[in-house]
Amino acid sequence: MAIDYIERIPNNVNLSENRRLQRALEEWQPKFQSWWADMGPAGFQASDVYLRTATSVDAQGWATFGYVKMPDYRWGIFLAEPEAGRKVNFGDHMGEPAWQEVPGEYRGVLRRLIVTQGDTEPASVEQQRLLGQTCPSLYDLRNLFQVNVEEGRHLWAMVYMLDAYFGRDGREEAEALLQRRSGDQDKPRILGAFNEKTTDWLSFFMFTYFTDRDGKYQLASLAESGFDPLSRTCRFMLTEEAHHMFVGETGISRILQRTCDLMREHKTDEVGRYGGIDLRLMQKYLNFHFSVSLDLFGSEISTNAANYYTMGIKGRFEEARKDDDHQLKDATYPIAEIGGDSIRVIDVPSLTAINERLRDDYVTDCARGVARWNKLIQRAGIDFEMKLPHRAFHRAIGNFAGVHVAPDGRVITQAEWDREHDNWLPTETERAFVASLMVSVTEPGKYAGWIAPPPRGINNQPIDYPYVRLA
Ligand code: BYC
Repeated sequence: MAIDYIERIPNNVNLSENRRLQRALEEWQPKFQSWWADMGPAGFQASDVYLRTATSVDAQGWATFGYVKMPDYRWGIFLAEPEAGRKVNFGDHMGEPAWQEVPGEYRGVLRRLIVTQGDTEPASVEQQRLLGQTCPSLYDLRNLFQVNVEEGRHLWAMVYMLDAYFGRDGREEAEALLQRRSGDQDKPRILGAFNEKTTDWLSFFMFTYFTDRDGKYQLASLAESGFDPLSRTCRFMLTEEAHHMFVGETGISRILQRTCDLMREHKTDEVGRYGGIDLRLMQKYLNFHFSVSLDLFGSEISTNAANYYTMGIKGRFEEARKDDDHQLKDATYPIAEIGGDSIRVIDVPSLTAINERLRDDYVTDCARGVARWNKLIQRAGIDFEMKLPHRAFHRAIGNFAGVHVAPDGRVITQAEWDREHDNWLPTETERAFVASLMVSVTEPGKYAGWIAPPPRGINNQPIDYPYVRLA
């Protein structure tokens, strides 16, 4: 179905035929707008931004590009088309028709998952609020804003779920999503990584590469849900998510490119004094963002995850394509844990290892981009390899919380950790150095000195296109 833009709230769910829901969302809309004014990108609300807006939900050509002021962005409710005859594809209800309403006994669990997902969306906008002021180019500024408005739309997607299917407590949760604040002592966001600060563009690109990719895997698991409206909304969100990870991967590639160019030009691997970011420092940022994002998958052994699966609420990555019984009652899965002074792998019931399995899929995916970055470094003739640290490094959730593990996977003492951790994670001084490189560049076609220009522009526009017209 086409998206109805005549409506105050653009949608493809026939909102005008459900007065109760329409009223609930129209009451929430001004609160969202006021949150956006307070917590959305600071200083650019009156600028014209070359944004893409969803105009239909099919995979081909859903996007229209044009200049929009962010507060006028057409946030709305877009679900992927229903699949005729869709069934619950795993767990105890496998084979039953997919649910169009929330099964009463799973209401609390489903609401909680939707709230956790929904909470990350405004959190990331809050984390990135000040970045526009130090943009390396108009191209990058536009990409930041595209990511931000789409995270705003993802919040709409989860608020629709809450308002449409969870009555009064859903409405209360929808309000609370606008009240928590990233990093706030009293009202923090729910998940750890979303309370970290994103103070510079290197962190932003690492975040969109590693943390948005958690989003991809979580959304893909929820897209398998037997609760059909959740599945359909996540399927459409995934099409938007792809661009966010593109921004991360190409952002890091461009920084690496610039660093390699400076290294060759000045015949040194310390490019800081030439306004670049050393490869070793890039590796430290990678270590930080990868480890913090690994925590977002929850514990290796989780009865929560087992329950979501058995209930048919949250599946595995590409569940429907897997060739097994989709019940996992007798299967086992290998997980890592601390055994004495090293890390060992043990087999546990697959059902309890659902989080770890998703983390494995995620790690494999992360490694692909790292391999592409290494090709680029290699092509520049430089002998350096970026590496994903061991999954047990710098963890705060699960089997490796509370122990110290080096990036190479050695379990180490507190004393060694204290001695070495500045070699593995960015220090305050290094963060301050990266922050010092962040000066705003807003002339069309100009790029900051620490990052190479992109190979091509957005939507076939040239790289010197005025992607943002500053007010
Ligand atoms: N921080 O059984 P366990 C995105 C809690 S990103 C704090 O292992 P479970 C995006 C847990 O809640 C994707 N607490 O956990 C990206 C539980 O609490 P209770 C967001 C944590 O439930 C970029 C306890 O520890 N979507 O979209 O299996 C920009 C035991 O844990 C954390 C989702 O996350 C943590 N990291 O799994 C914008 C999907 N980890 O029950 C957007 C929805 C665990 O003891 N969420 N805990 O009170 C979920 O599926 C699950 O909540 C989790 C946790 C996978 C996150």
